[in-house]
Amino acid sequence: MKSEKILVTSALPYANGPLHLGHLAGAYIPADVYVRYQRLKGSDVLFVCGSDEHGVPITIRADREKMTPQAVVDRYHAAMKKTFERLGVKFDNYSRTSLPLHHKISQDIFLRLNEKGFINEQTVRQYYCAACRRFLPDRYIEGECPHCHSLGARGDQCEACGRWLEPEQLIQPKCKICGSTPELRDTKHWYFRLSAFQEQLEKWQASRPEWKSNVREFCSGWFREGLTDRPITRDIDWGIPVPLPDAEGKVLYVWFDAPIGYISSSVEWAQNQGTPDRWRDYWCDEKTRLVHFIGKDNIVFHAIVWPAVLMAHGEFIIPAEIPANEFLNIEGQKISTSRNWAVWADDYLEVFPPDPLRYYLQANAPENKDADFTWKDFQARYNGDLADVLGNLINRCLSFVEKNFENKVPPAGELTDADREALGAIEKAVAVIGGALDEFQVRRAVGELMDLARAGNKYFNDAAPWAAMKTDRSRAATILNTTIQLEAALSLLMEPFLPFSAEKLRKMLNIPEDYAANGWSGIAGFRLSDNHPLGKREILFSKIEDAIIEEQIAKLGK
Ligand code: B3M
Ligand code: ZN
Repeated sequence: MKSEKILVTSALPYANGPLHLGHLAGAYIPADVYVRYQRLKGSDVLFVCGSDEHGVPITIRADREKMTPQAVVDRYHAAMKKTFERLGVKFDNYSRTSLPLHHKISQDIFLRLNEKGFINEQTVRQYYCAACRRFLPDRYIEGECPHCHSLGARGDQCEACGRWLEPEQLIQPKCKICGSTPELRDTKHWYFRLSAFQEQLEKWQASRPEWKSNVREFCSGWFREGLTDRPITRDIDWGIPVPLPDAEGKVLYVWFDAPIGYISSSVEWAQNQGTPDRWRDYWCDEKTRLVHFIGKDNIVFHAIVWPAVLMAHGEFIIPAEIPANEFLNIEGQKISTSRNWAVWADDYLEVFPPDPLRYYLQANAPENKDADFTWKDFQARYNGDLADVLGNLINRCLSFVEKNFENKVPPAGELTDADREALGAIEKAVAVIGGALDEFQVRRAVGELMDLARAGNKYFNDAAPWAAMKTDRSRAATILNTTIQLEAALSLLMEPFLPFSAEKLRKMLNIPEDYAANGWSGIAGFRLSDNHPLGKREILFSKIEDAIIEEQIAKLGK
């Protein structure tokens, strides 16, 4: 089998605050599962991400905390990188967009588009605060919403009614920094000629009928309205300078440079490997499949604007798949960081290991509609699935073997139909889980994994090796052998979903390091030989008590 080349990206999180569960559920955990699976399969994968360090969200945070934007991004970049590592989200490279390397690449791409005639200059009228002596980005203007008339609507959106706004629509606009009334003034900006790409984009999307309906529907809405040229520069002092002589004080719009971060992260990866050109093997090879994992709020940028930029540029591949996830709510309400209605990843990790959260966000992934995280449900799923089913199966079988068979794999005698059926379930699980993951259906895949564990439990109960032990030791040995083969398969199939527990289980079963030598499909035939010595038994998942859950619930909204 020739291995497939896949370039996987997760949306670059803004370095303006720590990571919460909403981030993880959308663009990071599903991507990590997918990548780990592809690696087991033997695909040639490059998985990149990095911090998005420009844009107004950063400067607002800096103003509020009386820090420089650089200090803000330094802090959160380091924090997020660490959080991803602790969660087992294993990027090949986690970069950041304030790097000179990224500035240079972004400016080069801007210049190339400009030379090719895909960038226009336009003069527009924009709010200017005379007191602050600056043009105000949309989010720096507040006023009354023209639709629902609530106060404090932002120049880009009213949080109360959810509608998107233009700053000129606000009633009684005010500068968010100093409170004075801004005035409209002329300013020059550079526009990307998105309108020139409508036909090409529509053709391209028509050729991808397998895309998720959220992405397809979103795009057809945009196509129906007709694509218009988009400003790609801003009047702020934090960002990448526009590389033209008459562009003083102008920077590239954050959504222009952020996706370029996927390229610069790949370049940085190649440099760190000592093979500075290797990024081209991915970005400049038609055979590479480019896969962008994102949340639904980023669809327009990844499915329309960014592909058009890539088409305009002409040297790089365009996305093949854009698995966009819906949102995660917390206890029935939308996540709001300002109200602290969020579960912060680092807070979670203070109390629990990473795998239970990974599991919950997979089993309850917001794939086709918004999902809800509740602490009680988290506890119930963990205790019911991981502790009672998976953990229990492993513990019962291995403690029995430890006691009665010197902690070695008992030799298998002749197989009964039930034994064969149990082993057959492995083969089926390998195929079905793989198929689901190939289609980005993490939720279904992890469900199948648990079903295999359930089948194992049922087999073990029905076969009752403890009873066989009293009359027919070799029959008991066969049952235990079969169960251990199932557990070995589970330890390999778990790797994309629950990497920490999978590793622990592989150690308990003393599975050699080259376990993936035969690829994902090879797992179906993976067997531990008779008398294979097992490792030290440990508890894989211990139950979560009510009191701990109550403590977590109490933190919400505080
Ligand atoms: N930072 C927006 C977000 O975090 C943005 C994604 C960039 S991906 C190129 O939702
Ligand atoms: Zn002002």
